[in-house]
Amino acid sequence: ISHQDEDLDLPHYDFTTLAKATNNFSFTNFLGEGGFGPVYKGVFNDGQEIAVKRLSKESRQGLDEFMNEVKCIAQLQHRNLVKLLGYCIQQDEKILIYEYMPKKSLDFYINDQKQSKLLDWPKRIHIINGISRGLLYLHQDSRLRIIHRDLKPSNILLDDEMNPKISDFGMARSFGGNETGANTKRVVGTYGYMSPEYAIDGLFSIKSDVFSFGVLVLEIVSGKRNRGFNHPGHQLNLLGHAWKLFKEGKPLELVDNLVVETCNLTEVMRSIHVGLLCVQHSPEDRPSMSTVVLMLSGEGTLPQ
Ligand code: ACK
Repeated sequence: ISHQDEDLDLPHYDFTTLAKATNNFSFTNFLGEGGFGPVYKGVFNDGQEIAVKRLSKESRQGLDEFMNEVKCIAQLQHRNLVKLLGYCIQQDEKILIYEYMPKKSLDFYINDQKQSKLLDWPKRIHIINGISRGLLYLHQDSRLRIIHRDLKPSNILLDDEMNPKISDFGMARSFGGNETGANTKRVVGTYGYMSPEYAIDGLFSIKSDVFSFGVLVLEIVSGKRNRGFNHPGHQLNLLGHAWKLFKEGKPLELVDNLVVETCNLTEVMRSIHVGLLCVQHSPEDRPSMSTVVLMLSGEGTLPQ
């Protein structure tokens, strides 16, 4: 049975069309494993490139849940969020079709020293600013009020001009009214990016996203990963290392030399400071994304 939802203003694609566009979901078109199933590159007949997320068969998500998610994502319109182009529900298939992002994800750029050099300082600041605006939109828009819950480098995709776009809303939750969070027994997300209250007590809120954003900022600034930072000579993870340098009054050592030579030091300091404020242990101490956006623009005041 083919499914088409009347209230949804989003094109429904036929499974055969998608199979053709992705070369029958072949290995050569495989982009990687996403939060809820494999992702393939596809090309429509008119040449439009797409990314196709096929929900794995074992996925516990039922039809209603999937449709709720599609309805939620279909409303998202922001230059820093990956655009959903359509969906497909046919037989047991549940598929999402997104705009294709040609410059890979941040994962590629902050995986090792060599590739992080591909991001000069203006690009880094552009990426940090873009992610902050996309996240502010998710948290603030009164129709949406969404907590992403899985912000990490592989979920930040880059378009041709290196504009960052947040992707993968498979774990996102919306919250209504004046609520800003909830509690869950099923903790989903990625260690290294999860806030302590979420990882330990299952308590998620807009402030747990702020924590993950802070980790991303420190990773982008340093060109290093939070996870896997424990190589010989570095006993601390990236966050511990960043705090230590900050307390010793030498935060700029966090940034690799090449970048420091070509950048505006005030901007670097500002980003490090914002990153550290966002990864504070207590959620109440972390700024909201509107404060973050102000601080990054140099308009907000930074607490001492
Ligand atoms: O890091 P990547 O190259 O970028 O590998 C992951 C993989 O699929 C699983 O998420 C890539 N990916 C996801 N969505 C898209 C998209 N819209 N355009 C291009 N690549 C994508 C992601």
